[in-house]
Amino acid sequence: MGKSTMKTQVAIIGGGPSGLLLAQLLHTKGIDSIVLERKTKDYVLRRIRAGVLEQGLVKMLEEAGCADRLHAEGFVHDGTQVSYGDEIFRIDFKARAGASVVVYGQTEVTRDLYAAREAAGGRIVFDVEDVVIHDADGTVPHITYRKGGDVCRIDCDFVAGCDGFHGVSRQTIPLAVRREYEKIYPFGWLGILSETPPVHHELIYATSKRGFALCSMRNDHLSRYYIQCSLSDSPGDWTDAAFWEELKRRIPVDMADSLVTGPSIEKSIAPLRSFVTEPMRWGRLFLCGDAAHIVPPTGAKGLNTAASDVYYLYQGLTAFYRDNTTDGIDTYSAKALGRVWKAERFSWWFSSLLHRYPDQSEFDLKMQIAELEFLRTNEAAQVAMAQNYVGLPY
Ligand code: RFL
Ligand code: PHB
Repeated sequence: MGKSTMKTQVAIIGGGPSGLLLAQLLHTKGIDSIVLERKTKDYVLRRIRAGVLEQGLVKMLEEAGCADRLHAEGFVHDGTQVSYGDEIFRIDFKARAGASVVVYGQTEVTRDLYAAREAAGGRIVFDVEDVVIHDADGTVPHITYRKGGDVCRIDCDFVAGCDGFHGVSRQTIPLAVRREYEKIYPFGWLGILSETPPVHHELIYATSKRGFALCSMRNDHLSRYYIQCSLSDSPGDWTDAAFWEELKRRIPVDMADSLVTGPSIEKSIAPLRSFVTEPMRWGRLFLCGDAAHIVPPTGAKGLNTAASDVYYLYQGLTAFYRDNTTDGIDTYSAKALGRVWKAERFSWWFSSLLHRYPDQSEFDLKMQIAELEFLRTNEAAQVAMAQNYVGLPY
């Protein structure tokens, strides 16, 4: 069994989009980092997740030098469709909020970030086990982990906890300091990926008597569809035929008639959760992305909120190394949480509007319809929705 010690300025735990983006942005300012990832690169790149990028994230990917393929292959969406029963209307992001979003898969963002890290000679250690953060509340933190049979140590100035909801970083903050807020939704999303053309050139957020559905896409030949499902369902319970049948019953009839179906190439179920931990900083440890907060996917905010955390931390660390000021890192938690809670509110609101809840009364259903009618016909309501969907400023 060997032992090794490395040294860096910022130790980053987690090689998902938050950790990689932070590493690459810090590199542009000459700040050194090491990324520790529990899984293999192939495993990380097999996860199918987000599809909608706000302008803020696009700008950061540009700054990181990782936006060429996104600009070549991503699709700019100036609006989205919302349907209930056979009623369908459009929210025009350009007209209502003066901005657009880009449809480009998180898998591709992550692939581009790995390529950039590799080209820059960035250090990423895969397959790490038993990561422990030591002395985060002191002035000289260090990390230990195991890799194969070796015990390894990293000495660093700061630790970025980018290790997702199930990571170790958040758990390192003592319970006496940490406060957690959570809402579990009584349903999940069953998602499939299929090599078929999308049913519409824009996303359709659909609600119906049978529950929520979302028609999304990755490109002209690759579609991503979701339906609200029971938490007790497993993907194996759903044949492709049953999935398509159920999706068709939840979208307007003319969309259902033109839907092209085919075999699924991925099928998975995600539970829906709202979660925030406060504070997002403890001493020299900073939490970013899903390590600190989770949103239900309905508002497409998870990856985008991770990106705004990375932005605030990147600004703070850059100011620390360049100008020798701690102002940016001292205000990190408050700034990040300010934006996080607004994304939580939007995701919770949009989820509540579009899903069927097991204990919903007839009155509750009327409220949902009234709110959908208001959104369909009221410009101010559309402005609020569009501003949140394209992303609040940071
Ligand atoms: P990730 O992606 O979970 O990455 C964390 C990484 O840390 C590693 N890790 C560890 N590494 C070392 N040591 C440990 N002890 C470790 N523990 C964990 C993990 O292996 C992993 O590689 O978190 P990150 O980087 O903060 O990124 C967050 C996003 O992945 C997430 O918010 C989004 O995917 C959420 N999301 C969406 N976000 C959007 O902005 N727009 C969308 O359209 C959108 N759609 C979605 C989504 C999430 C979904 N699921 C599956 C929950 C759709 C779905 C279905
Ligand atoms: C996706 O394409 O995976 C996607 C798009 C929008 C959402 C959630 C997921 O709100």
